[in-house]
Amino acid sequence: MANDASAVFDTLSPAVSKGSLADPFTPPADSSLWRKNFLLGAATASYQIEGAVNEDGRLPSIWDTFSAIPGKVLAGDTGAVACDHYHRWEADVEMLASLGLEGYRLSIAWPRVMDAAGAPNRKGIDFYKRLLNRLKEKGITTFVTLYHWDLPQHLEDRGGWLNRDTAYRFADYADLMSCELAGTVDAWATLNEPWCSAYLGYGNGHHAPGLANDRFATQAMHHLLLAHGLAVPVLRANDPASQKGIVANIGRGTANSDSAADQRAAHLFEVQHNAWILDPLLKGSYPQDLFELWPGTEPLVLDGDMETISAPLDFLGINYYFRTNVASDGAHGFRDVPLEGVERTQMGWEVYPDGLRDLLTGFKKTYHNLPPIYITENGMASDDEVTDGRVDDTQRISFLKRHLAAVDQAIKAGVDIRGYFLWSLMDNFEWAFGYERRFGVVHVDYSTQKRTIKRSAELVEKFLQERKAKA
Ligand code: IFM
Repeated sequence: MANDASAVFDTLSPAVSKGSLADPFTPPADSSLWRKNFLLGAATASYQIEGAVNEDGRLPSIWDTFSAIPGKVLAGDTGAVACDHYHRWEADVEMLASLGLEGYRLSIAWPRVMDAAGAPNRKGIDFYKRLLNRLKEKGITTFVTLYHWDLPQHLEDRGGWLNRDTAYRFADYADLMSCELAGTVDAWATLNEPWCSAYLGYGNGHHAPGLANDRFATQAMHHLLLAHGLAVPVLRANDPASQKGIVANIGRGTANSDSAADQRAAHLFEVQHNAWILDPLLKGSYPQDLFELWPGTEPLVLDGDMETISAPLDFLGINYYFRTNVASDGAHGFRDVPLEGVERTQMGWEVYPDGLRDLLTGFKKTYHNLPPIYITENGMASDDEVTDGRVDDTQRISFLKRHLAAVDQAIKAGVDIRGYFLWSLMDNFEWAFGYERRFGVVHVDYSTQKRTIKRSAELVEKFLQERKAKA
């Protein structure tokens, strides 16, 4: 199936799309990416790749429950097998290392490592020990996310992130993992994209657990951020040598017109997508504009919570994918106004690298205590197919090049950005979109589990080799 953006893409990048450039990826000589301490890696997440959902004592997660409900996930797909990484991890680490990738961002499945009473599940913990030890043997920098959306179902049965107690259970989990894995983790991220957990999970119901109420979303967000804040000192005590941070997805909102109402709508979009998370973390308060957008949804906040949430971070992980063009909805909110004739990905998301640069430089102005940044996810989905043993993912190559150029521009504008992780190492379970949307730089044939290195990964490898040779 042709990508409907291909016509636009041809006009934007004719040389690249026709394959006439010898190397359409390698950054220009003056790019900061040539700095050998700029970490270039790839990312994955437990539920999206591991499979083996019933093995070695793993308990059900909210995504096992949600994906089993007809209509919640495209084509009825679930993470039951996914990329079978639980059994194929050794070959996957070999593949990662053979591509020369310097960093690997993975997540731990909470339901795999603790039972319902909070006791360790040795077999699950040993899986991550083996994996992280092997990565360290290969000289790969390890970024470990504790929560990438697979909440144990037994905690959801007690209210999930609507229950304040879940934040304390998360701190117990962080305690266990940092005691067990200390020394093999270079950087801990507490949460991946709390916006998605809170808003998609509890606000509009597109993700597990599938609840839809704005008031639920703000309370879930508060408990997620509290969980983060409670976990950070635990991680610091148990594994002092590692970095501690959190990963936020950020969204660029642009106004459909110069009218004051549309400008305000774009501002509110960014409040809802960015300031909702970054203000509590970096300023110790929620943005009041959020409650203009969602009147009457202020979360219950106890004394001391905001201090806990805003404790200093060693790094901030940033995930960026696209921009949204918005107009006023005529009331107190915004509505999407999709632009025509722009390049889009298989997700329908607009390709807009400037948004990454503009948000990063904007954050530097807004947050005087902005920690060092890693781009912990960036990438795109395309309907890649293997032809004669090859996958020529031309649009992705151009996408990555342009987003890395945006990162370079932000660095040159003074933002402290220390690395970049491709999303994703391999095609995987794309949540509500199942296996149809392919984000990997490695193709996965789900009927055979065969991995095929895409052209994008080959070019990243080539660049990393050249950079190493120059060092
Ligand atoms: O696949 C997801 C990932 O789990 C979280 N960030 C966005 C990616 C693409 O949708």
